Parts: sequence; C-alpha cells; structure tokens
Amino acid sequence: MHAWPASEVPALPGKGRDLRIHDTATGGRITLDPGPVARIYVCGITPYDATHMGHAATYNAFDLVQRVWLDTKRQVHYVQNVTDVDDPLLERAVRDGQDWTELAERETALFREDMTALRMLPPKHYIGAVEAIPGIVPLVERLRDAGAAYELDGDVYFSVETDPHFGEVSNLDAEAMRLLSAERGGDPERPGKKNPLDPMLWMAAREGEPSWDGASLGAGRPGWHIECVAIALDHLGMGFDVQGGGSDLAFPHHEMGASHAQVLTGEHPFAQAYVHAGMVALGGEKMSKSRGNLVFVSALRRDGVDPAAIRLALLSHHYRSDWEWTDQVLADAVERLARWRSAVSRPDGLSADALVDEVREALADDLDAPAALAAVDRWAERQNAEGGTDEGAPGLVSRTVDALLGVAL
Ligand code: 5CA
Ligand code: ZN
Repeated sequence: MHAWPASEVPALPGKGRDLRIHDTATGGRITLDPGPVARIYVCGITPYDATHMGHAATYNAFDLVQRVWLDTKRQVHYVQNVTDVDDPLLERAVRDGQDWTELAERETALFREDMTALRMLPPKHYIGAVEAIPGIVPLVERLRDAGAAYELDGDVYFSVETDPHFGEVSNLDAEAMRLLSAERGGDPERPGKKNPLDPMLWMAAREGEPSWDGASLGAGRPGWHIECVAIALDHLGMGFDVQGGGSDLAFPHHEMGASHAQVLTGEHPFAQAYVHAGMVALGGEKMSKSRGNLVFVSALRRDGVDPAAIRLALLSHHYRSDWEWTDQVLADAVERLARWRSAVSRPDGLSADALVDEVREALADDLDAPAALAAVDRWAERQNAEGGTDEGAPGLVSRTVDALLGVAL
C-alpha cells in the first residue's frame, strides 16, 4: 500500500537529546538507545470510519518520537499497518450495504489526507492486512508445528502458556485480562480453548465473509495480533525500538503480539519499549467508532480549521494522559497559533538559542509537548511585547516548531 507524502523536516543547529520514554512493560521511564537507524512500529487504523481526534492524538505522539530521533541525526525506519479486514469493518460494510473493500479503501484514503494535512511523517512501509496474508500463513503454520497453536473447529488458536514472558507487557492480573479480552475482540467464553485468553491466529472461512487460501490451515482469514507481528518481523525484525499505539492496545493486542513473536523466534523482547498514548474522550466517554461520539479531523478541516491549529490542540495535552476534546481546546489552539505566527512574522527579534534547547529537552523528557508549547509561548510573548535585534531568530523558531512539533507557522 502507498503511504502519504512526507513534509520536509528542517535540520536544526546542534543535536537533540536521546529520548527518555515511559515503557508500559517496565512501568517506568527508560532511555532508548537506538542504533543509527531507529525502528518503530505503530499500529494503524481499522478503516471503517474517518480519522477522529483520538486517532490523531495517538499518531501525534509517535510522530514526536520520530522527530526527536531525527533531531539526534538518526534515520527512522517507520512501519504502520492498516487492518483492512476485520470483524468491525465487515460488520459496518454489511450494516451500510457497501462493499467492504471499497469502504476500507475510501477510509484509508481519507486517513492519508488527514495525516498529510497534520504533517505526520509517513511510514516507510504502509502495509495492509490483506496484502500481508501470504506472510502470515507460514507463521501460523510454524506456531502450530511447534506446538504453540492448536485447532478448534477449523479455527487456529495461539496457546499463551507457551510464552514464558506472557503478561510482561501489560502486567495485568488474570481477571483484568479476561475482562479486556472479552471487550477487545477476544472470545474467553468459547468452549474448548486451552486457556480462555488464547487469541485466534487463523479464522476458518465463514459463510458470506471473505477468505483467503491458508495452505495447510485451510481457507480463512488472519487473527488481529498475528497481522501486526508478521508485518513488524518482516520489515523491522525482533528487538525493534518502539511498539506504539493507544493505551487500549496494551492488552490484548501488544501483549499477544509480543508473545507470538517471542515464541516464533525464541528471542525476547519483541520491542525495547511499549509506548501507549492516553485516550481522548468526548462527552465523558472514550471517543470510539463503536460509540459514535466522534470529532473527525476531516470535518474540522471542512469547516476551515487550520490543520496547524488541530495539531496544536493535540500537542497541548501530554500524550500519556486521558483528556477530553472540547471546543475550548480548539479555540485555545487557534489563538495560540495566531500569537506564534505574529511572533515569527518579523525577520529579527529575541534570541531563540535557549528556546531550541528548551523544546528539545521537553520532548526528550517523555515527549512533554505541553512543556514545549509553554516554552514557545514565553518566547512569543516577549517577542510580541519587546522584540529584539537577533537577526533570523524568528526563522529559527519557525524551523524548531516545524521540525520538532510538526507545526508549520
Ligand atoms: N487496527 C488496529 C490496530 S492494529 C486499531 O486499533 N485500529 S483503530 O482504528 O481502532 O485505532 C487506531 C489507533 O488509534 C490505535 O492505536 C488506537 O489505540 C488509537 N485510538 C483509538 N481510539 C482512541 C482514542 N479515543 N484516543 C486515543 N487513541 C485512540
Ligand atoms: Zn496492531
């Protein structure tokens, strides 16, 4: 699948700091030590509806990770998937009487446009679940042949007990895992499973649903977790730097994915850090396609909201906190954008050397975007009030805000 065009990332003077980030698995902050090419996998959308502010907030967090790495003069190898076949997508297509492939294509196209407008850096490999199937089948066969997977009425399940590290990503107790499994695509109540938590690797073809040749597995379609594992192993390999997504993916998705990969390769860990963004809510509840309490990026753009203001609204919350989308959040961002644009509109002004350092330090400190915004606010306020004589300082601020925050002034 093709991704979306990259906006240019200006090079800044000097060099950024190494990223210290909160890792869900250890429950603490770790200093990442990527090689010259940092590797990141971020779970992509299930394209059955438009990009909402929750998605955008999560992708914003991982865009910042990459901008910090680029500022340390590393290259970034970024991979993202599109879950272009899965139950919720098929259900929506049936509900609306549309072809599921057309629905997926249309919503993926809109997502690309939203990401481009928000200046999110594109993945190097943007891979759909459907196109990954030929790579998924042999992985499921290998797990089965190794005794880590078993068949139940034609479906194939992964046995979580075969991974000694199972549970180490999300660190939840058995009861919490069971509840979340039922809530998030698992089937803990299905009779005949070895462990209620065991996730499906391969679902045998169902009447009226699409299916693919699964070689010795028979016709069917892949489970959700193995999709991301196949794509990540193919394009990044074991031990990549960051596995990213919203906090609702920690369990079961990232837990199961790590176990699949660890059993397949005999290596540990799947990722150096499991990084999770908080949930954006609307009206007190998590914004979600299934609830329908949504604010779409594309709807705001259609109303004429500057994408840079949308981006500033996302950046005004720490990525790990859960927060509520309100009209005021957007109004504050629109106002901030105007203040910043006014401050950088002159060719000279207040020196920006200290500001570059402050923004770098804030982001390297577990992506503290609100602290970075506060630093730019202070510079803009003094620049608008007093100005200065430093030739080119406003240009340096523009480039800093562009390179590190993805906001074009
Ligand atoms: N296709 C799978 C991942 S492989 C999936 O979860 N798709 S999704 O469309 O449901 O979500 C895409 C990303 O947006 C995930 O990282 C998810 O955690 C995140 N996300 C979904 N809702 C919210 C929300 N309300 N706030 C923050 N992030 C969210
Ligand atoms: Zn995923």
